[in-house]
Amino acid sequence: MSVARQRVSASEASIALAAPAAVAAAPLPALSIVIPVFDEADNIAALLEEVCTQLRGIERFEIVVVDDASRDQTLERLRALRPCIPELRVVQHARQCGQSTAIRSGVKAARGAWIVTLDGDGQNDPADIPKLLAERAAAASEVRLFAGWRVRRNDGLGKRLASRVANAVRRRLLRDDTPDTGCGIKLFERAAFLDLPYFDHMHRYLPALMQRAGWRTVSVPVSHRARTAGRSKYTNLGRLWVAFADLRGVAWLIRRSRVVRVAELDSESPPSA
Ligand SMILES: Nc1nc2c(ncn2[C@@H]2O[C@H](COP(=O)(O)OP(=O)(O)O)[C@@H](O)[C@H]2O)c(=O)[nH]1
Ligand SMILES: [Mg+2]
Repeated sequence: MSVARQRVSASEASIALAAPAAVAAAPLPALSIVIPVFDEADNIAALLEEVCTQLRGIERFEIVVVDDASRDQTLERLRALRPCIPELRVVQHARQCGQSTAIRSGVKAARGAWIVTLDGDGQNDPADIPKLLAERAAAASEVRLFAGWRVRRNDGLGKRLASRVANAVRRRLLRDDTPDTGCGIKLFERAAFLDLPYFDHMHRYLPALMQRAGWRTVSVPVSHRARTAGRSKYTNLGRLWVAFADLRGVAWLIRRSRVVRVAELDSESPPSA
């Protein structure tokens, strides 16, 4: 059975359970790194090490890896890594639900006010995380999403071409002014993300959805590496299949949105007549 067929429907997904007591009692991190993984046993250890190398000493962080019911040794590897990496938390889906749902489960479990997402296969370079943080430090407060932009994509010709066409069509239809929405590395505010409408594959539309909510988004050039182990979970045809429905859905959401600033009256001031 194909990976797509095995997925449960989006409405069934991601019912969060309470975090273990030790996690709830630990000091709050400033940043949560959320990594969705499905069958990435031979990639995950090196990636976690790179994240720690980049962030230890510069940021109080946690790493939330969401295992989407992998069928390989991913979960066993993560279990073995936990005693060596105190920042590591592992969240497990009871069954496979897809990348968007895994990201959402990780963001829900995360305790940092800001989130960095990374693909679990090592194609995103953790050395770009400090770059995204520097962009945030220099940006206006209305910018709540910093999206990685793979300027030189390190994938086969077929995937590069499909991605170029998909990005061009989406950009034209949604006018989200974002050259690359499929890049796995992103920095965003947790609360803003959790306010977005949820649907399977929503992770490809985050700039448009954030803009719909009234926030600004910025694209940041990042590096992109070749996959060195395991295999891609997506086919061009599979992506195309859902892309039309999703594009129409997101366009509808944008048409039907209303954005308004809401302010609460100061309790000190007398009510106006
Ligand atoms: N949780 C979860 N992660 C997935 C799924 N499919 C892909 N991923 C993860 O999403 C990231 C990108 O997937 P990948 O297959 O590398 O896509 P590609 O880079 O576009 O070929 C990797 O970390 C995968 O492990 C899925 O069904 N569930
Ligand atoms: Mg990949």
